[in-house]
Amino acid sequence: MRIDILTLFPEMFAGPFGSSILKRAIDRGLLDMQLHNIRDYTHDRHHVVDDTPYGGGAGMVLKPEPVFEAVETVQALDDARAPVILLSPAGRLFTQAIAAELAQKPRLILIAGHYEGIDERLRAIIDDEISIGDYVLSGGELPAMVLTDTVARLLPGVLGSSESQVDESHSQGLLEYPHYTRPPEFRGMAVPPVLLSGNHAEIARWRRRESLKRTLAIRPELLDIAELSKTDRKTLIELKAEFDSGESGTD
Ligand code: 9D3
Repeated sequence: MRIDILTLFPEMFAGPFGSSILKRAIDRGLLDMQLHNIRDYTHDRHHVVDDTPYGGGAGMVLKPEPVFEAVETVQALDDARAPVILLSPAGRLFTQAIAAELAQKPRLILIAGHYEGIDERLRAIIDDEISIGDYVLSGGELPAMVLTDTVARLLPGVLGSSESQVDESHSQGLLEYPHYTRPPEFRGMAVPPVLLSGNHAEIARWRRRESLKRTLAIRPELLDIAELSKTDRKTLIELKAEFDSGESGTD
C-alpha cells in the first residue's frame, strides 16, 4: 500500500515512522509512505500557506491553492487514484472498522492541517474526513500517524505470527482479559489459580468472563455491537447481577 501524507510539518513524522512495526513494514516494502510539505507547492516569495478568514474572526485559514496543487501532483505520482482523506476534528470518528476498510485500498492521500480551518473550497477534492476522538489537538499530524499505524498493522505480512490479530480485543469487539506472567506471587498479589491449572477449557471460560466483566464496567456500549454467544449473554446477566449487588471488580 502507498500512503502519501501532505503536511506543513513533515519533520514531526520522523520519530514514529523511524521505529517499530511501521519502520519494519516500510523496510520490507509492504508500506510505501511518502511525506510532502504543502509549503513546497506555494509560488510566492514567502511561501505563504495561510491567510485571515473572510468575514473576520480569530485564527488563520489554510489557503486552497497550495493544497490543490499538492494533491494533484501527488495523485499523478501513481496510476491508482487515491481517496483523499482530511484529518479534522469535524470528521467521522476513526474506528477499527474504518481502518479495515482503508487497508483494502491500494493507496491513500492524507491531509494534515495545523490551522483553525481549511478553505471550504478544498472540500471539492476531499473524499473523506476523519477525527481520531473528541479532544482538541494542535494539528492533524498525530492523527495522520495514528491512522497510518492502525492501517499498516492490517496489511498482509506486516505483523509476525507472535503479534497476530486473531486474539486482539478490538477486532473481537470486547476489552481484553487480564494477563499475568511470572512470578506466581508478587508483593502479596497472586496469579488467579485457574491460569496455573493447565485446564485450557476452564482458562478460556475465565478469560471470556473477565473480558465481558471489563467491557460491562468500562465500555458497556461495546456490548451492543460485539458478537455474543448465548453463553456470553447468560454470563452478562450474572455479571450485571453482581454489579447491581455492589460487588467489587475482583473475585
Ligand atoms: C473551535 C474549533 N476548533 C475545533 C474543535 C478548531 C480546531 C482545533 C484544533 C481546528 C483544528 C484543530 C487541530 N486538530 C486537528 O486538526 C485534528 C484533530 C483533533 O484535534 N482531534 C481529534 N482528531 C483530529 S483529526 C485532526
